Amino acid sequence: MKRSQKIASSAMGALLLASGAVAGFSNGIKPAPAQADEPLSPTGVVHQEGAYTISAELANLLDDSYTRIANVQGAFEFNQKGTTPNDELFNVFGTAILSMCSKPAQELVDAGEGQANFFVNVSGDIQKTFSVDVSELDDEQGVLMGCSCMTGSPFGQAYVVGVPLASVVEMADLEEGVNTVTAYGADGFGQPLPLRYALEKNALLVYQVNGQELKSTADSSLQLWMPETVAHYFTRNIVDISLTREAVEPEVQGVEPTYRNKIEIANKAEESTFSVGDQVSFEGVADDLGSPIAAIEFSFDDGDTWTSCPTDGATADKWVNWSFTTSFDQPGDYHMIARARTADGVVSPLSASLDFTMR
Ligand SMILES: Nc1nc2c(c(=O)[nH]1)N[C@H]1C(S)=C(S)[C@@H](COP(=O)(O)O)O[C@H]1N2
Ligand SMILES: [Mo]
Repeated sequence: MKRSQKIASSAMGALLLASGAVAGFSNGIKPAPAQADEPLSPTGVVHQEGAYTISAELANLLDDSYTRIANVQGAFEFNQKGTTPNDELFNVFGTAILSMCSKPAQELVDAGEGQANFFVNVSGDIQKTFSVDVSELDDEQGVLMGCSCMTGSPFGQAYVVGVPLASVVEMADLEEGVNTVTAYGADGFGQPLPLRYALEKNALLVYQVNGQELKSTADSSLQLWMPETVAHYFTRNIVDISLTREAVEPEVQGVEPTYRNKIEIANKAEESTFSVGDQVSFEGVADDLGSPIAAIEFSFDDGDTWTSCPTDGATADKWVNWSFTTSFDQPGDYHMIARARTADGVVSPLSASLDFTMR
């Protein structure tokens, strides 16, 4: 099978979706690396993100031996279900081989080692500092939530159980003008968020991920999960929740422009030869924080034409699981490109692609 130069020039690091990550589709899930876009001919989709110019141009990079088909029609389906296995999700237990967004974890510890400890101190500009076992509060919630890196490609989804941050805030006697909340980890890590924003989005103090109770060798195993917000804010091992009055409300950082509209193809490479006339299914996931995915788009002619499949009703707090089923009547080597389009009109700066053969 031929490999295009784009695949060879993959700019993506480790992708974390693996077999079984997408529920509801027949094929196992193996990520195909998405690739950086080489702006050889600046005639494609270009958008401006502040100081950045993002080009999603992909045409004319493929060699001539590929079979190109314009405007391929097929059956499209999507849902927003599915979870990423915990050992791939980020080092929620301090144990995964890969962390969600950064480098591989320094150390490997047996899964579930340590204590389940959900005590936090609540402090800052409040009348009286107090300590609470969050898992003892009685307004437990469970929710399926996406988690996406700010400066990298990985994204995942999990069913998390915890208590709204709001429950803890309500217990505090806030001084006048408190506008900021910071969840500090045992390691001192903490990212200030506007209190208003954290309450609006229903930030959760989480003690269970995909059915597994969180444990840690640090002081606490509680985690912050923030819907529609980058993983950067997902403090682990929360020991202190600080409610403060700041002169300026902190800004909420979003996904870097290059990593908007993340998309992955999940088809396995070893299942990439099909017979002419057969139904062929492609599947994968896409994610954007901030703007809902509005369509998944496919090209089988190196970006000259795109088949746009709307994802009506998709929300930004979860990923989009997609599948596209079609057939081809010419033998040859093919190259599919997939990208996601969001409601705000942006297409994936880093598209995903897949080579396959019809015979
Ligand atoms: N306590 C604590 N929580 C933390 C961090 C940290 O260094 N300490 N890193 C944050 C960052 S920057 C990210 S992207 C997510 C995922 O971190 P990981 O890439 O180390 O898995 O966890 C967040 N929570
Ligand atoms: Mo991060």
